[in-house]
Amino acid sequence: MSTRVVRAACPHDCPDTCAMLVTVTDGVATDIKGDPDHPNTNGTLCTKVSRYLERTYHEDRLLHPLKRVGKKGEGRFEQISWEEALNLITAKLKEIAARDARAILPYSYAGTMGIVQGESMAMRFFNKLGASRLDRTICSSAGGVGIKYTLGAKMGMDTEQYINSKVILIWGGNSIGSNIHFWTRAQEAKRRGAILIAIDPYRSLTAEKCQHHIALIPGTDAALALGLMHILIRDDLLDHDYIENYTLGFDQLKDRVSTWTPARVASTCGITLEEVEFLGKLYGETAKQREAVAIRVNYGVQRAHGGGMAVRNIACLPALVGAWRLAAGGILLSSGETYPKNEKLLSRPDLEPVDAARPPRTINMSTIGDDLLKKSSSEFGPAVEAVIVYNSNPVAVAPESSKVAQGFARDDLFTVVLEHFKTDTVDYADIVLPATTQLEHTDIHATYGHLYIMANNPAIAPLGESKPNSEIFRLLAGKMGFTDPCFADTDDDIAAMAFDAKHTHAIHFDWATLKRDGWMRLNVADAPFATGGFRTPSGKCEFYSERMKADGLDPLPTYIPPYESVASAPELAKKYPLAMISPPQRNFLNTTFVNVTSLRNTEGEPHLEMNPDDAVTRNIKQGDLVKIFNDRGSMLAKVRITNHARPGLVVALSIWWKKLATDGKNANELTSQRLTDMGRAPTFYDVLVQVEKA
Ligand SMILES: Nc1nc2c(c(=O)[nH]1)N[C@H]1C(S)=C(S)[C@@H](COP(=O)(O)OP(=O)(O)OC[C@H]3O[C@@H](n4cnc5c(=O)[nH]c(N)nc54)[C@H](O)[C@@H]3O)O[C@H]1N2
Ligand SMILES: Nc1nc2c(c(=O)[nH]1)N[C@H]1C(S)=C(S)[C@@H](COP(=O)(O)OP(=O)(O)OC[C@H]3O[C@@H](n4cnc5c(=O)[nH]c(N)nc54)[C@H](O)[C@@H]3O)O[C@H]1N2
Ligand SMILES: [Mo]
Repeated sequence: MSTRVVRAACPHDCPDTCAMLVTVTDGVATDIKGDPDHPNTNGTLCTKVSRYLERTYHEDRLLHPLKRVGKKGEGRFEQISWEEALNLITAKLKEIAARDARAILPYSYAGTMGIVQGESMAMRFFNKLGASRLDRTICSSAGGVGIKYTLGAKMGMDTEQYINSKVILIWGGNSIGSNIHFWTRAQEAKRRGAILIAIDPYRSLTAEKCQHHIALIPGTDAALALGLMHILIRDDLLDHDYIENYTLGFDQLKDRVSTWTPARVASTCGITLEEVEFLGKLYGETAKQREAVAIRVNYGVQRAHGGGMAVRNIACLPALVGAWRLAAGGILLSSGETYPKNEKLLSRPDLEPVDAARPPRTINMSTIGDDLLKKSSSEFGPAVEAVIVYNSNPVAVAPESSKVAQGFARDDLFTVVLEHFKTDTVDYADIVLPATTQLEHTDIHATYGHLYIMANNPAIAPLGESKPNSEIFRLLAGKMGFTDPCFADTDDDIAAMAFDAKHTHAIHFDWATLKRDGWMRLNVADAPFATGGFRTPSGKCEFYSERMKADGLDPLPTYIPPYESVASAPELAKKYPLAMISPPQRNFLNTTFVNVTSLRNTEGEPHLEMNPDDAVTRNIKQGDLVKIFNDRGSMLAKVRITNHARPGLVVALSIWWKKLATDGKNANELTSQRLTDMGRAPTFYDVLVQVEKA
């Protein structure tokens, strides 16, 4: 018997990107645990990923290439060989490319966050082909753009520093569910005397455990931030020296926020005047005493019309009070751009053919519902004839799902899906290719929630005939006749070129060492903006942004109301008076893990949380099956009557596989394809609905 322990990294779309230790006995993975030596992981994995072996060895794993035999959406397939699958795919792609390669669309997101299995070989393939570009907006682009206008880059506080913060605003994030290793730090800070405040319309698991919870109306965070700035300026809770030296546009900001009185803010946000005053004073007065005030802003604030502006406004707060001077003060949205990734070397945009008659065409993944249904036209370009899906499950995750499914059901669309399981999207595929999981391939990871580069070594051989994404695109490139040397790069070659070892942040980066050690900390200062150094054009924190003006936006912080809310759409609200949000379920990772029985059993079936006031007027009782609907669609769920949903709000924790849900539908039947103010992102939590007993 031979037993070894392999250093791996969790591949999932989560800020924590844990270091994992996988025990392998005679070629079989028998145990998985968090690396006790990795500072962020600290020896623990979340509930989901501790079931990664159950997922990997699941009896439903796709182990062979498949070809569709039934109708689209039915999910009936027959097994074929790799040779046949690759030949069918490349014959079709060649035929389309001979007319216009832009009719071919890649569709991918963060099923794995790995650079090798995500952003390298596949990107090279589609660039070389001249396929449509995909605008990858489905998650973080609204806030990403918002924070860049203010701070210059997606970077900020080091998660490890929050243990020393005295006030922590957990703003639009459910850390216990989706960022558990940050929550551990926040808990430590609480033990050391910190005050934690959750700002969230919903009393999430996290909000329940914070000392204070401010339950505002969804999509109104930008107004709350304006009110806090108003109080800081009104009460002179400012760091004048920091403002003078490291910020831009304070006088214009002062003027702008003067009209955002706490009373106006309270009524906009649906909270009390006392809550606004309390929060402003707590934040400002704590900072004035030279104690660290910290913000962990997350994705909940970005999924409404003004989501970009909300993040932009919130990111102004630390500079006003000089919070950045201390390592335990400031804000973190994402640490993603702290990593000096060699993007161009990895994805090779230079391979894209230059053809004046066919300029590059970009399709937004968040409007795939509309775009798959579009005919060829001069504005749109060629109709989409082929979609290659990998690392994503669009039929379940993209907004306005009925249209997405209608698009994928087109008989004249050729769909290839690379997957681990027969997801809702696989059901529409013409060809299905079995992909390896993280235990079966090599990868290297940047993260968006801490400051380590992570290595993933393969622990076991690929199951069945499955292959890594990188290998699948390498083989497809070969069959297409692409001879550029980069298509011969091995996974180790790609990992070795992932980061710029000349950049000060990754100065010690070396793949061989990283593979051995599992992780490596970036070389960054504890307090990144203690003395300015913002990556904006002015090098300052920009309260006033010339770039926003150039982009057609208000250059100063402002409030953009939701598309759909009682206040901003009163006519619509007569029919559909309830705001619906569908944030992640703790035991699922987007739609990943929904098919892992032990995890799905903890939820059982889709639920809808509803306030007692809203239930009583609808004669809805605890446990009733209810229909949630609007003009876009409907779904069924079992009701949980609870004060965790504020009046006027319903919460459908997500994202269910449609085919495992009560009526074959999930929350995205109700969401819209309207986009945010910045970053062309979806507005998943900007939705009005009505609910009735089913
Ligand atoms: N267990 C688990 N972990 C995950 C994921 C998962 O699906 N499951 N998904 C991963 C991914 S892809 C992402 S992007 C991150 C998301 O990371 P987070 O944003 O931290 O995670 P959520 O749990 O979505 O928290 C969002 C919270 O915002 C609240 N919210 C909704 N609308 C608003 C609003 O308008 N304003 C404010 N202030 N709050 C609002 C919701 O009620 C919810 O509690 O998590 C990652 N981690
Ligand atoms: N209503 C509503 N909708 C939402 C959200 C919400 O909060 N509410 N959240 C949104 C957010 S934040 C995000 S990020 C998106 C997420 O949307 P997606 O990125 O599509 O995430 P998943 O649903 O987890 O699907 C990822 C798929 O990739 C597959 N996969 C994993 N690893 C590999 C691999 O190595 N190779 C291949 N070929 N496949 C692999 C998994 O099996 C899984 O089926 O959903 C969005 N949709
Ligand atoms: Mo996400």
